[in-house]
Amino acid sequence: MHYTATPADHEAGTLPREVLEQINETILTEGYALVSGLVSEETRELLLPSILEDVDIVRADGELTPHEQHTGVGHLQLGLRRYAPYVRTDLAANPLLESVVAEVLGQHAWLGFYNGNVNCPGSTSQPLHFDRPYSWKSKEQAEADGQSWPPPPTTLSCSVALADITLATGATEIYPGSQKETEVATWTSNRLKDRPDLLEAWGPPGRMEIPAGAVCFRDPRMWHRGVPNSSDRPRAMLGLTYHSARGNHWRGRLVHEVSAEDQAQLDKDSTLKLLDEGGVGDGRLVFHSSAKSAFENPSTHGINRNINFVDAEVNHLIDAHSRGGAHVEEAD
Ligand SMILES: O=C(O)CCC(=O)C(=O)O
Repeated sequence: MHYTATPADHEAGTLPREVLEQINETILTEGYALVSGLVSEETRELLLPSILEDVDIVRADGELTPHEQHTGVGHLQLGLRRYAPYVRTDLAANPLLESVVAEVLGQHAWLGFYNGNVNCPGSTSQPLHFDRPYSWKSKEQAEADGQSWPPPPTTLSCSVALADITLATGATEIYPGSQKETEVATWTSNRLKDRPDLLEAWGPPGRMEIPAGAVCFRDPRMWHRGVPNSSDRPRAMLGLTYHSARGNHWRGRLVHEVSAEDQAQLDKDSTLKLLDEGGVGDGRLVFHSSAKSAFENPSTHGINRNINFVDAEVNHLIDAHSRGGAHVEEAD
């Protein structure tokens, strides 16, 4: 499905109801849906050169990044600048984008990841994988919790194209519909290796081509992989990931067994989330306070932007996978 947002949609601050329902249905069946006309040319022209500059910084030492070592040469998880003027409302607090998130994940869904997937020229193929686990591990568990089987996504990935993402620039390979393969629900690995039967069942694969300014809304359980970029320019695809209000772990996972003490804290304060090491802590993303004005418009779709603004320097290039999504440099 490919819908193009109209001036009337922008005026209304939402996609039309019937379009939202169609997007939700398409994500449930196909695993992804495309909406054009969401991110302005002005924003794209500001962000693209900043990302190319950051790619040069990351590339300067000639070492492979940890993500490349883990997944494939040339595929960067690149932190995005989290300070003015690089944080833009039509990217980070876009009402039309948020209308889709609310439709798919429900009220109080929260932003959990804000990053760039950059595919550099000369890149290799990644192993085929999925990004998120099933939130319910069996039909019985899902049904006891009032969910269908296969269960719906509890995380939505929004992939934003700053320039046209094409076959030549390394559009992601995808297996539409594969998010419905319940066999993986209990897997401890997210990689599809040595299972030609599953690839045969859900193939042949397609490619996630995205026009400039469009957003591909994707169930992150759909199987996919980065593939070679045969052009001479890095392909910048921004990734905003939202989690349903049920996601109680800071990485957006749904943890079913929570101690009474932890639950009492989570109920009292929506900035808190369960941590990897146990217990609860601040689960918000860190942005510099200069970026506040980009979030001035309250979400009319009940989306929690989940941001902790700080005055200290925010270094977006240091481990976007850490809690807070960046590194705060204190003056001392
Ligand atoms: O950038 C892409 O095309 C896909 C990247 C990806 O799936 C990953 O890095 O895990």
